[in-house]
Order: sequence, then C-alpha cells, then structure tokens
Amino acid sequence: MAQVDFTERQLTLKLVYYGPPLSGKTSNLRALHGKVDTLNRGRLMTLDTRDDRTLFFDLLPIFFRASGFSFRIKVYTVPGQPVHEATRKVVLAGADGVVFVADSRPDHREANRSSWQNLQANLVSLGLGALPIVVQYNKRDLPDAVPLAAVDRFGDPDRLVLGACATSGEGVVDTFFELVGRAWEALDQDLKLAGRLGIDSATFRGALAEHVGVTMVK
Ligand SMILES: Nc1nc2c(ncn2[C@@H]2O[C@H](COP(=O)(O)OP(=O)(O)OP(=O)(O)O)[C@@H](O)[C@H]2O)c(=O)[nH]1
Ligand SMILES: [Mg+2]
Repeated sequence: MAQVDFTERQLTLKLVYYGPPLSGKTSNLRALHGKVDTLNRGRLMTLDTRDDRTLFFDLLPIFFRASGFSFRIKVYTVPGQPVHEATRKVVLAGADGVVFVADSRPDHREANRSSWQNLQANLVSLGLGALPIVVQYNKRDLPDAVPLAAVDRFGDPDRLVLGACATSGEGVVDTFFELVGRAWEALDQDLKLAGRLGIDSATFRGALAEHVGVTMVK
C-alpha cells in the first residue's frame, strides 16, 4: 500500500516487475533508467550474478515534485528463477501495482503461465488480490514471437496486452505509464488523492512524463 504523508506532502508508490526467468524484467528497468531525466534520476541498483541473472532484486527510484508535493516511485524487479521464491514474495509485499513481463517466444508459454500462477498465489497470500496488473509481452523483435492476437491472456480474453522490446526500449515507457495510471486510479479510489492532495491523475501523469522526458499524447 502506498505511503502517503499529508503533513510532509509526500507520496511513495511501489511498482514491481514480475515474470518468468529471463523474460526481460531487468532490461525494462535499464531502458526506463535510460529515459529518466539524467539530472534527477536515482541510481539504478542491480544485483546480478556473472551470467546476468538477477540474484536479489533491482531497484530504480524515480523522484519528482509537482504542485508542492514530492512523489517517490520505487520500481523493483523480482528474480525470475524458481529458486528465488522467497525473494519474490518479499519484493512483492506492499506493492501498488505489477507489470507482468511475459516472453513472446512460443516455447515460453508454460513458463509464462507458471509464473503468472505463482504471482497470483503470492498476491493472494499477501492480501493483494485486487492489485492493478499490466501484462507486457516482451521480445517482440524475435522472428518467432507469437502474434499479440494469439498470446495467452491468462484467463481473461479481454485483457489488454502491450508489446515491447526492452533491449531497444520500445514499449517500455508505454507499459510503465499504463501501470502508473492504473495504480493512481486504484489509490484515488481508496484514499481520495485528488481531493486531499489537490492533484488529479492528469496533473500527476503530466509531471511524471516531464520528469521521465516523454511527451504525453493523452
Ligand atoms: N531479443 C531480445 N532479447 C531481450 C529482450 N529483452 C531482454 N532480452 C534478453 O534476454 C535476456 C534476459 O534479460 P533480463 O532483462 O536479464 O531478464 P530478467 O527477466 O531480468 O531475468 P531474471 O532476472 O533472471 O529473472 C538478456 O540476454 C537480454 O538481453 C528483447 O526485447 N528482445
Ligand atoms: Mg533480472
């Protein structure tokens, strides 16, 4: 659950990138880090083994101010390998939203599904059943990527899925903004943020877009 300090005028959001091993969670964070205004971004903290596998978690802090309020968005990745189950649960605790990074390759369908089931089980056990989740199909550049119209939508045929190529950065910011927007809406319903902070979703997203260095089309 987001930490909101109305006296200090500070809001902290926690977002988590989850998904099967090697689907591109850390690559998403690297691309996002590359986009954030170099003067204001926090340090990207990654902890990899020598072969690039995330050992514990990655963290990208994104801090900015808008309308006299400080916003802190902490973006985490979990390690995908099954052996790191305990770490995934610790990182997921207190999340305000999840990006599920699925692998577009046809032979990764089972790995996607099993990670999705693992995510759902962990959310339920953490009491986070209603958390906003954005599904991203990464590695769209690979020639054998399953067409988006045919990918697994994890039990909901109407579920929005976003395509991305994290190594080139394509789709990375779109995915991030989709989740931030949904996380804000969920918090607004719970905490009446717009009324209490005097900042609505559009103002918040506009300030974030400026900080991340993208032009908002909406
Ligand atoms: N072709 C292609 N390769 C990608 C893409 N995204 C990531 N990769 C590659 O996939 C491998 C794994 O990427 P990571 O970002 O480390 O994956 P991860 O999900 O963080 O992996 P774990 O931390 O072990 O769970 C690396 O070799 C990346 O270069 C993509 O969009 N296209
Ligand atoms: Mg990783």
